[in-house]
Amino acid sequence: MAKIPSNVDWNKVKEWDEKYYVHLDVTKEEYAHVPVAAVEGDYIILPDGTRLLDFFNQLYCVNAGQCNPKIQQAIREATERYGHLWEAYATDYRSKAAKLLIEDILGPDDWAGKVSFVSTGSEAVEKALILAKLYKNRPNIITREYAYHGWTMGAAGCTRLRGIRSGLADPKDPVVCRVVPNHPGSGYHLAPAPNCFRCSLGHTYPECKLSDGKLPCVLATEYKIKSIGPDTVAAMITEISFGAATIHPPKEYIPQIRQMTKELDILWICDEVLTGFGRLGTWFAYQQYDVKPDIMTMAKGIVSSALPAGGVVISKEIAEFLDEWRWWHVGTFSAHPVAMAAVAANLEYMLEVDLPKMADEAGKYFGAKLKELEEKHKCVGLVAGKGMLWQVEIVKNKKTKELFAPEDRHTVYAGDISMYPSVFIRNKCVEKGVMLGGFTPNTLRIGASLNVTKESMDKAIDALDYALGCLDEYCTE
Ligand code: 6DF
Repeated sequence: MAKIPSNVDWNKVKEWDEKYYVHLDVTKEEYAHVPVAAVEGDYIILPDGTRLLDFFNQLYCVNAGQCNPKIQQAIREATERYGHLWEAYATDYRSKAAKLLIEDILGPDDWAGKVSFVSTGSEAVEKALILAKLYKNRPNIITREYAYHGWTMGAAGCTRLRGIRSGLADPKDPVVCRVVPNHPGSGYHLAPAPNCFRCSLGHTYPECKLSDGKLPCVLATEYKIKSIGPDTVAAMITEISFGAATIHPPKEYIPQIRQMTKELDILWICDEVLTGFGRLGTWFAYQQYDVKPDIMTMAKGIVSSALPAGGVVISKEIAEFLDEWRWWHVGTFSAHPVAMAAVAANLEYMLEVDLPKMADEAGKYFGAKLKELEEKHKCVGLVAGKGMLWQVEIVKNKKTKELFAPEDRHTVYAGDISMYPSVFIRNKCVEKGVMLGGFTPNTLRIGASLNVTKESMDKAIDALDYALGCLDEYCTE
């Protein structure tokens, strides 16, 4: 049972937080201080002992559950010996983490060559972009509308979810926002997202498929690359399921994109920062299809967020290429010994309990419950997902798919956003002790730890049922 320290002056915590820390997503006037005294499993615990059930799983990143005993013990032991070493030095923890990943977990798929560790997902994407451009010696990258790949300059070039690009939003004027000057940088090109519920090409799936079965969004991507010149394109980067933007693609999309990248001789960077390590019920989301990446990025679930860690896996071909060069790159904290101990323990735990299988089983239970809510509530237009990553599209009218917030995924989060359905649902669920919501106005992005209990899933479903019932009152149909 998590212990709440008795020697913390929570009034001081509030005073110093409000005076000295930079807060995100809100103005100073809008800021609401939320102190958390401890975490445990799927719960966060407030200083007064209130326990909130976290169906954001923080940012869909605590796969093994908060304070997983095996991971915590490994961290304690590692701090007896380490300190810090930068990645010029090998440690037993780093070697074990690399071996578990490349041999035990990815070995059967027979594509992975080597891994390079970093501290965050954005760094993993930066490193993947650098390696892709060096390997192909080409400047351009293909990304998609609504993608989220991180906030650092290169990753930000790939991030096209307009509202979460480190911009400044005016709380009073709904259209005023200040984008970071020269974000995104040059060399990034946009392809359509496979968002069948609200297709940006105006199609309806599956009738949209062309005579050869190709999806128009794939054809549009292919033509975009051919217009740029495939010989100038290093790679296309994808999230198999869009994490922040909350889109699960049709089953044909990823195989067709992979086929296209091979035909056009460009690399495929599969960004598994959010979908990796069991989130969708398989070790990695690409394994839901008969495809293999050239480069794969990781973070979040690689360590269940017990400490900062991420990484990039490169194919055998790229690893052999890199072996012939002196790659002059460095990251001070990359492969930090204690973080590597946490990664190795996390991977061992996941292997021992078959955590991806647990996520798959939990997803079957949770998905069925969500489908019941889709039938019951006027405001639910779509439920999609797998494992412990679910999408709920909220509509004002189920027949017309009318939106409560027309700006939808194009929002810059300026002006009054208090009545966004995702905000409304979040506020209603908290009344029932459950944290649940989304990162786009009309969509819920739901996920818990992959070892979540049925009791917790039932509690979350009950809270969501209550919140959706309150929102039904505002539907037009
Ligand atoms: N790639 C993907 N997701 C990601 C992220 C990164 C890279 C953010 C934090 C998110 C997810 C869901 C809702 C809202 O943050 P980071 O630098 O460790 O990783 C960047 C596919 O989803 C981060 C935000």
